[in-house]
Amino acid sequence: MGIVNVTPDSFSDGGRFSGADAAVEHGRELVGEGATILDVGGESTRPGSAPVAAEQELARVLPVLEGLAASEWDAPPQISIDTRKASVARAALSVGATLVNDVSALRDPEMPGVVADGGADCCLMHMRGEPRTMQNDPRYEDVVDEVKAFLEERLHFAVREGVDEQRVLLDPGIGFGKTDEHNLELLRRLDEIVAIGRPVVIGTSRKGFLGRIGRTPPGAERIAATLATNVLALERGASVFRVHDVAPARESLLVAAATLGARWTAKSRATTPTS
Ligand code: HH2
Repeated sequence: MGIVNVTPDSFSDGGRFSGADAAVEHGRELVGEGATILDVGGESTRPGSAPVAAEQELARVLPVLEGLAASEWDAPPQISIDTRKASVARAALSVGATLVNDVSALRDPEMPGVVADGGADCCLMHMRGEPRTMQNDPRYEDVVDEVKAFLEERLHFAVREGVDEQRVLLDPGIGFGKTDEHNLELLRRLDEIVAIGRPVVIGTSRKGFLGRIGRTPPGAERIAATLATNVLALERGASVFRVHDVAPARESLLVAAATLGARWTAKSRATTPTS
């Protein structure tokens, strides 16, 4: 899953792709590097970030989604909309997105209906609190048990609200209301999240804890550190790797999968279409 952030303030690539044409071009490059999903987002959720109004978020993402839909592809990527807002998701689905990546796991009361009625895939992510405050002293008795229980509850809720279970992906939310040790514990025991039985998405790309642990120089992109976590997540059963740097991610995952004796190919989607 290649990241296309259309935000002026994203933590690692904010502002670089904020023009619609540049974002579409960037998405095309990521597909050229091997991405089979493009995740388009118009609201930064980095620690401390403030929420964005729906109109502003839509104004950022719609031209990009339309540009991607109008593009010519050898093999079209699945388009994902990274949003917490049902109105943004609804508009995105109407212009070709087929995956809703919701870091709030359906907190907007209208979101389950939008996903269900749109027949869309949906990624449910664990986040403690809100981006603005989530890194204020997060505490858990057992972070893996709590994240797992949360994801199971959200999965059941989604299904009760009419979302097809076969369309749901789950994500432990690395960096969302977690200390560095919580992030490492979730990666170490990712197999326990995979055991829920739905495809697991992992998003470590360029995140701050990698720089602190890997002693990456300030300003560097933490690509090697990202690859280390992706390889470990693959070994523990993750299916989707949300990354800024698709080419190195793909190369390292191919070699890691071959070493594990599996043949990993970038599938066109993580879910199995049911009809
Ligand atoms: N992380 C970010 C945003 N969306 N979605 C999922 N499913 N999993 C993640 O880990 C995840 C996510 C934050 O990263 P980024 O998009 O690079 O930054 P920002 O939120 O500042 O745009």
